[in-house]
Amino acid sequence: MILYRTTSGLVVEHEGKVYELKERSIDELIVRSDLHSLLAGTMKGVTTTLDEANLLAPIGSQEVWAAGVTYLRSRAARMAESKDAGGGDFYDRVYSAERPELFFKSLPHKVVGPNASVGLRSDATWSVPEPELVVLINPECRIVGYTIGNDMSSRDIEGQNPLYLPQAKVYHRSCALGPGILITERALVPETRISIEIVRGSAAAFSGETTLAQMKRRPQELAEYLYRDQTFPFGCFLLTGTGIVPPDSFTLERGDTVRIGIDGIGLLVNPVE
Ligand code: DO4
Ligand code: MG
Repeated sequence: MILYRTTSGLVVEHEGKVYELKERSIDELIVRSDLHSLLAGTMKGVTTTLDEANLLAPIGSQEVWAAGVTYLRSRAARMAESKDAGGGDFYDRVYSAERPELFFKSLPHKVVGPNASVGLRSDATWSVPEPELVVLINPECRIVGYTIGNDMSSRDIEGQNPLYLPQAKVYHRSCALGPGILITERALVPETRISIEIVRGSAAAFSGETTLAQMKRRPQELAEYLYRDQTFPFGCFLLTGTGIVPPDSFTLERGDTVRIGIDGIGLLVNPVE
């Protein structure tokens, strides 16, 4: 079942039908240890329709964090972009270290939802989307759902110096989530595909795909590191890293559209502004 946040409230979609929820916010749901059965129970209730134009980012008061260098492809890209700054070794070491790279990505009110624009930094010359599986973790550190994320990044800024990472990653409209949250008690299968298409004009300027089998770390392992000596009273969203990086010659342009799909979850579409 997929949970959506819309301009008129929360709804759940299951097997082609859409049901209204009486709970008003994701905060009310995420604190429930019986979340799955609570949502399953709504399926006896009032049905409605889902209008794509009314979708909002599926978030309440949750912080948004991100993991990095969790795929070999990301390790290679980071090492290449930072080699002149002597940063290559750091990325190699974090890929194989026990402790993962985790960084703060966004406050909830800055998250961009489906069909809203993602942004480019005005002082960046090399910008890319990062299509990522996102886990929704409850306050007890249990993964209760999955959504799609775009960890928009300024590769030239990060490449100049790894200490510039927050500037490369956290800026106006740099984080998109949605369209909905797959609520499930089961882990996603390794064959789950993540794909991206970047449309420029009427053609694809870049497309690529990977699967969760390529991810070096398990989402639960990332969640446990994130929750060490931290409290998240309303849970947390965690982007789990990118396994797809466009060629070095590619940079996003205003007017492009980013389309990210994950099997079983949906398609997150955002124009670039
Ligand atoms: O180390 C920098 C960030 C990498 C990242 O965001 C990713 O691998 O997805
Ligand atoms: Mg990333």
